[in-house]
Amino acid sequence: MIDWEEFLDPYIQTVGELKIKLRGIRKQFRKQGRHSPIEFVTGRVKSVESIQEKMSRRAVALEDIEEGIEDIAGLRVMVQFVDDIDEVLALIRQRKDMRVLRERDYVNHKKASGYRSYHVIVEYAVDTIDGPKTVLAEIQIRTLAMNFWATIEHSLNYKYQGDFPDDLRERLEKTAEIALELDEEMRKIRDEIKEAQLLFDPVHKRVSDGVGNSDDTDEFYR
Ligand code: 0O2
Ligand code: 0O2
Repeated sequence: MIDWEEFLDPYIQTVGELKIKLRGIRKQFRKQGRHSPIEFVTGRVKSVESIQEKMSRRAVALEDIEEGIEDIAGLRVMVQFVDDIDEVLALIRQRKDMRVLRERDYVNHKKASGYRSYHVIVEYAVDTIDGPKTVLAEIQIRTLAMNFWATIEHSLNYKYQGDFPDDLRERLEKTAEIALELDEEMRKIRDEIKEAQLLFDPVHKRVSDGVGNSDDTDEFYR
């Protein structure tokens, strides 16, 4: 038997800490008036039901769960441009508070479904009242277009359990191509967009106007 609540505690802590740290990177870029490679960050701890489903699908024994299920703690970093993914990767690889164990590049090697995203498995230590505890976390890095597609495909997948009718499968393939095209087109006008965004960024503007403001008060523009 496993006490799931106790087992998941360090993962909950990990997701909370990594969300704050990754969002902190965005804040630092904006305060310096630079384009942030991070647009927004979300995170979740996998549900017990979903962990159990994956354990049985992958034939992972209870004693191997910590190494066998790598995405119990999951973070998602959304970026505007494909090139931002490399920048986020460089920032993650250089950090002293986490260690990259594995990388899966579904950006240059999309999955058969059409899914694109860059996955990094990191080792992260949380401090607990019983001492440090090291857990694995999966960080998915993707553009807004990749995220749009994946979110929609994920809901449809939930409904059809991967067994899509042919016409829907074809449409999903087509929309994956369109998302790829969108990323390509955005790349071409990237410099123009970045310049425009920095012009109206309220945090940067106020700081440079000498008024100053805490990023936290600027909810709308996060
Ligand atoms: P707000 O005010 O909605 O922006 P938390 O850790 O409590 O901050 P929570 O509830 O755990 O966040 O949610 P999760 O799933 O980690 O992250 C969801 C956050 O992503 C929400 O922010 C959403 O606003 C933000 N988000 C989702 N889609 C987009 C998007 O397209 N663009 C931007 N910029 N943000 C998005 P918060 O923190 O709940 O606050
Ligand atoms: P969640 O919490 O619902 O997102 P596996 O889970 O066995 O397929 P593996 O090798 O463990 O895959 O890890 P992989 O493929 O690196 O990452 C799995 C996660 O990537 C999934 O988590 C999804 O979040 C995302 N993902 C992978 N392939 C697809 C896809 O075709 N479509 C969409 N929408 N997302 C995908 P989970 O397990 O679904 O959990």
